[in-house]
Amino acid sequence: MTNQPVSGNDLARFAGISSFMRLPVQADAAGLDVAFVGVPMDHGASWRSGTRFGPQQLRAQSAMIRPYALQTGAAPFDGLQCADIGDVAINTFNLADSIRIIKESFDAILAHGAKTITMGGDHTITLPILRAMAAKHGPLALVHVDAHADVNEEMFGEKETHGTVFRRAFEEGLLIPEKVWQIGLRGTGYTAEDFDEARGWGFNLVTAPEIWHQSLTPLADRVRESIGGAKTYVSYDIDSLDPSFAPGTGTPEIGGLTTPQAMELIRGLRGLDIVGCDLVEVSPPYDPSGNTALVGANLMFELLSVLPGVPYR
Ligand SMILES: [Mn+2]
Repeated sequence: MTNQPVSGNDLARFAGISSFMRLPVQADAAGLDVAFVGVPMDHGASWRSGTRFGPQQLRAQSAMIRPYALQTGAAPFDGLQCADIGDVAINTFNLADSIRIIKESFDAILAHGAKTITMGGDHTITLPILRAMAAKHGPLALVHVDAHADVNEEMFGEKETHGTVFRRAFEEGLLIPEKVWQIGLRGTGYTAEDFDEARGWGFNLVTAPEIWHQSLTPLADRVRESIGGAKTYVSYDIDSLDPSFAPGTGTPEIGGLTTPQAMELIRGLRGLDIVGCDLVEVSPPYDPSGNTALVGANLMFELLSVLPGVPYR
């Protein structure tokens, strides 16, 4: 019998130890197919901070999610052994050291053979995670949903920040460039050519206006076809959504995705060989209603539901 979330009929949803979806908590990833793990940090962020509280709030807002997806039929906990393994012990006084700690922590998780669904934290965390993933699996396909491409050369001279992640990942050979999809890009830029360079590397860029007012199922079909059987990482920045759905984030941009579009996109990734996912940039201090974390927690469930090995009823 695999781990099951505690039912709301056995213990009130507002009671008990706060874990993702009220799953069992364990100290490491031993025996798991999927480890939910938090990386509570915000010192890689350039504008509003607060994502250090993201994992806590994502766990709190996940308490109402039930184990079966009635519309898609996904029954993730019937096929995958899942648990919450707590938070990475980052060094909140040192970004570079935190990046090192995250890489080593993920090396240890992956050594157990578990996949990870990570709760950020600012987007900087994805760089050390990709380093660990690529060390295990080789270069990866990437589905990166975000308002921003996060491909700056540097910020204040710093090479490793939440705005430079995917340039570093490209330079370090962690990605298969022609199997990288950046979806939801928008907003103002520093130059008129901000997106051109990454296209030159082979990245596939889909701006938000290109997909306004439409189903994202056809786009997901294109992404699946392009990636094929390659090992795939999914990095979901909550600021890909319109601020009307997800205001509690560090760098909001208007004109973003809707929650149904986000669900269509993630559901359409079913069939890819996904080895890990993250949900980053939820900033509870800017999320007084909890709605941003509620959206984020539900998108984590959608990500879990498209992992290989999930039975559909
Ligand atoms: Mn981002």
